[in-house]
Amino acid sequence: MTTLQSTEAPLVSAYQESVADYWNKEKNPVNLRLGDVDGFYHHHYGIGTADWSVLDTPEPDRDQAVINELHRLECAQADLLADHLGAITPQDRLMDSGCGRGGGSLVANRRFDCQVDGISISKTQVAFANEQAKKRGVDDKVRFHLRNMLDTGFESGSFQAIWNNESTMYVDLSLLFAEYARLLKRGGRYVTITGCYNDTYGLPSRAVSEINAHYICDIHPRSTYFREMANNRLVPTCVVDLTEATIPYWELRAKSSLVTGIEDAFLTAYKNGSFQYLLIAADRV
Ligand code: GPP
Ligand code: MG
Repeated sequence: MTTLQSTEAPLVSAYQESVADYWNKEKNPVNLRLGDVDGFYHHHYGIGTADWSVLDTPEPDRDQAVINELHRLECAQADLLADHLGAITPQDRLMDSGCGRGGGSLVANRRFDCQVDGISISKTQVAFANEQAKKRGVDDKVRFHLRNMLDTGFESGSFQAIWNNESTMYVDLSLLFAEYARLLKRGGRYVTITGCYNDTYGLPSRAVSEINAHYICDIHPRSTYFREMANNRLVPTCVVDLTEATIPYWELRAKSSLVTGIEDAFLTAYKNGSFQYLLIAADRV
């Protein structure tokens, strides 16, 4: 059997090529203008209570005030994820799986002074993220690579923690968690923040299906996360339902100048009970 060399051929399917193509071209102001606030470019949503008074900011400052507030809520989400990575020392190595433009890796490095390897199948994201690490002068510790999260090519047992911040909906979880069981040290930590569909509702609602079509992804049911963790030596230590906490972000985003057209689908899916925004942290045993 031939082994795929991830570093040379990260894309394993036509589907992955279409996803890489989306992210290579993506330039949504909702991501770039928020990142411009302080240089932490995120590709996830926000949590926490919103300061609605920003909507009453007099022109010409209103737009920037709303952007600053949306960015604050996204940064709060990144901080919550970092809170669940466990006790990380500067000697530890972490992996940011589906790293986007690299904001989450830089957050973790700022907090723990550790080594972080971010991976993405988008060339433009990897190049952008490496540029940010260089600008901050942390490119000796934070590196971004064009690699496939299902077959990273990294050494077994080399990571103390791995996370996915809203990127698991692009892959089969049985393959993903098998790779993480291999990459994580025993006692290491896996954390994901994800949108999943609610098994109690049934199958994906129309709004969940709209989200899938918008991002070319395949949102998994909540049950699949726990089943595949159990199958792959990942034992949940903490589960937080962030659904209520993310609604203010979407309400504010829907009233901003940066709408992408997917805001109503998220609000409908969260409010009709078909969709949940979850943090799951698990120990590798
Ligand atoms: C992108 O964030 C996130 C996803 C593609 C995953 C879908 C997430 C779910 C919770 C289902 P982004 O910041 O790039 O998206 P946007 O451009 O809409 O802000
Ligand atoms: Mg965004």
